[in-house]
Amino acid sequence: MSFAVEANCDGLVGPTHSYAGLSPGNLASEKNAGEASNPRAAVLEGLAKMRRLAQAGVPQFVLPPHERPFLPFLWSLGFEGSDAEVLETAWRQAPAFAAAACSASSMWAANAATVTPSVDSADGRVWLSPANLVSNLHRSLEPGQTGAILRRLFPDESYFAVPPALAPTAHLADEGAANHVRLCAAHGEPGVNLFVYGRDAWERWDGRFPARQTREASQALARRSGAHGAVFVRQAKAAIEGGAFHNDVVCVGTRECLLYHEQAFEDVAAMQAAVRAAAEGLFEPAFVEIKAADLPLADAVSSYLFNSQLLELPGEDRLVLLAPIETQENPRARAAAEALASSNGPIGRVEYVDVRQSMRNGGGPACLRLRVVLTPDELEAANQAQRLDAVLHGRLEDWARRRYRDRLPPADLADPALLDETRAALDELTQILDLGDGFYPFQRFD
Ligand code: SUG
Repeated sequence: MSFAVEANCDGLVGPTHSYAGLSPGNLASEKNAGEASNPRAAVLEGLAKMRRLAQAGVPQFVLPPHERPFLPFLWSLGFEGSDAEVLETAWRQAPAFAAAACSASSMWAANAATVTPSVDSADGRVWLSPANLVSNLHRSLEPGQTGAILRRLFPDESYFAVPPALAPTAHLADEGAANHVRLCAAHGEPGVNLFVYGRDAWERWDGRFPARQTREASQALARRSGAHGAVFVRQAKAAIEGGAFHNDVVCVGTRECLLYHEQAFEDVAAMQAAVRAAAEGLFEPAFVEIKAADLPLADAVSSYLFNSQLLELPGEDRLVLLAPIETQENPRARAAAEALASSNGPIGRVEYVDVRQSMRNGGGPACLRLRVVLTPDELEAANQAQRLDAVLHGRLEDWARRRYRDRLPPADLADPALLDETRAALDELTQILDLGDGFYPFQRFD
């Protein structure tokens, strides 16, 4: 039996974290639009979550934030002059584009890429396909820097493949690992790769909210990495209408266990049959369904119970559900979570984590991390300067306390001083994480 671990790569929250209301269909983002954020609290919450997992023995990596405000995007729209002039005119003439150029949305690393571990891929390499994120303007700016970031963390091409994102068209709309679940007997064993899509490429979509993943995008991702045991399942339209803008708002899985809401899939029986067929001879899937009668979809979405991290931790014989504190605060969600742990099922206990700043933009614990199954050699081939331990955690905490604002109303995104502050912060981070010279675009233009 081959051995592998599931590492977590979390997106470090950037200094422009804000509530600009940029994501229609993401109810938290819509509700909190216009509020002042606290970028410093946000990055510290994320770091505390990373430290918790590192202490529990899970390999934990840090993904640097993207460069924001992203002036190359504003230049491409014809804004010219000094950096301050570009920002000023963009905010005056095209505020929606300016806001997109400032978004810290790369923190939600579950949307960075879709991962196929080496045991499942056709060429024996780990495949990390950056998502094109075309459904939202601000997120469509991410794939270029995401590719560079993943190549820096996983530089050795004999182990890792980081292809370009799928073509940036609505037909191939792709939101990465948020719409993909891998099940297996053990991380190092061949798995079942469950791809969940919201619509077909040529379908006339008449939903109130966008369906952000097409079947054709999921199929292309599976085809190019050669993902073993690929299964394609349609997300319920009712789930999207209810605010599940990604499948990971209503479903999470690891090892043999798939935990999901009754209303997550268009056809639950077909999903189960397809997963069972793909798992045949490998493992017996454990389906754990939470009924709408126990937890209405609206509570599932507001509490983000399913956006928990489902973890296999060293020394524990059952899985641990790392849920957002909002789950604990919602009586029905808390009861549902605790019922899971007190049954004889695959989940042994629930733990809660405070990532409120991210949650207010619709990003729970599972959104903040990209899972990458790695063999010991692959783990060693990753950039070790990005691996979180107590020392790196301390350095990053100190950096964040010095470099981040503790209050940022969306209007302050237009402040030219913020551009200088973020560049100084990212310059220092480049050293801390050993990202190399000229890693960020602004470092190459100076
Ligand atoms: O794409 N929010 C993100 C949240 C992503 C959560 N990810 C997962 N479920 N995996 C989104 O909707 C809001 C930004 C703003 O409104 O300023 C935002 O982009």
